[in-house]
Formats: sequence, structure tokens, C-alpha cells
Amino acid sequence: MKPDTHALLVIDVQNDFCEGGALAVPEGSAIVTGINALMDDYAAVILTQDWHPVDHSSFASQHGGAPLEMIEMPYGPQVLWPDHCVQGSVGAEFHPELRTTRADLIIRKGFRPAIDSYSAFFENDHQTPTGLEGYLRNRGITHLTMVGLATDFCVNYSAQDAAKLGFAVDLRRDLCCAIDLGGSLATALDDMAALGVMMSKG
Ligand code: VGL
Ligand code: ZN
Repeated sequence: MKPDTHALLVIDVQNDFCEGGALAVPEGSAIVTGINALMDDYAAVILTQDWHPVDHSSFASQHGGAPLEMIEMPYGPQVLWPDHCVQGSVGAEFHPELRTTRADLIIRKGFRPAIDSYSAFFENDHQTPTGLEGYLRNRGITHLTMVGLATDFCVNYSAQDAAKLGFAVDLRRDLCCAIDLGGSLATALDDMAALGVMMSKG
């Protein structure tokens, strides 16, 4: 059992990121059993849930563009995604085998139509907070173990923001899976390492 200052942060283990989902990450569901087992080591377990309105501006369908094209948003470059994790849809639900009953907090993100939110801490403008930082600090949490989907997007931005905020971050590489768009996984691993994110394989 880890000390009470350590939390497990489970990023976006939702149907749309698993096999058969709208934005499936290869082998996404393979990490669920390991994540469930790891929950027993932590007093604090927090889940994030990508939670988009049906007309979310990160959807290619809103721009007449093709999925995975890049566009310029007021807050910077944005990948256009297939419609995914629409509020209330089956795709937005957690993987059916994820032990959601163990979660102390479920933090939803990406619900503002005009802005995407990869990170569990800030939206993609890197300024609008989700509230997670305050929750963790109020609970006296200083160390975060991160797992989930996808390594190179939501896990990556969450880990980078956590490290910048001064949390000690350990990324369990064996309990994450990547989308890997044009080398995005290698870049993400370099960026996280440069910020002091520790990587472990279990
Ligand atoms: C994610 C792309 C779009 C993720 C969420 O969870 O990594 N990626 N929305
Ligand atoms: Zn999303």
C-alpha cells in the first residue's frame, strides 16, 4: 500500500478509446486488468472522462474536415478527431470492466464546445483549470501514478501539467497505450522525460 500522499490517476479508459470505439487505441482494453489490480495499492483513485458535447469543436465533422487533419484554433493548433466520447453515449462510458466503484473522484473534461481538453488539469489553452489541482492539494496528495489512454495525448498532457505544477509523476508505461500520430509517441516521451516524469514498467 502506498502512503496517503500518493494517488492513482486513470486517464480516459472509455469505450471509444478501446477496440471497436470511435477513436480506438490499439490494444486499449489490454490495460484494464492491470489498472484494476493497481487500484488496491492506492488510498486515492481518480478517473478522468473525456466528455464532449455532440457539436464539439475538436470534431472533424464540425469543420467539414477529415479526421486527423490539423487546424488552427484561437488557442493554437488542434488535431481534428472523429466524433468520440459524446456525453451520454456508450462510447463515453468507461470500459465495462474498469473498477469505477473504487474511484473517489471522476473528473470530466472537454465539455466546453469551443475548446478541447487533453490534460486532466488544464484545457488546451493551458489556462482554464479543471479543478483537479485544488482537489489533490486539499487532500495533501504530492505523488501521482498515471495510467490510461492515450499515452501521447491525454496521458502526456496530464503528466506534463502535473510535473509543471510540482507533483512527482510516475508513468506506468505498461498500463498506457498510444495513438502514435506521426511520431507523437516519441515526442511525448521526450517531453515528459524533460519535465522529470518518471517512467516505469511495473
Ligand atoms: C484523447 C484525443 C481526443 C485522449 C481525447 O484521451 O488521449 N485523445 N480526445
Ligand atoms: Zn476528446
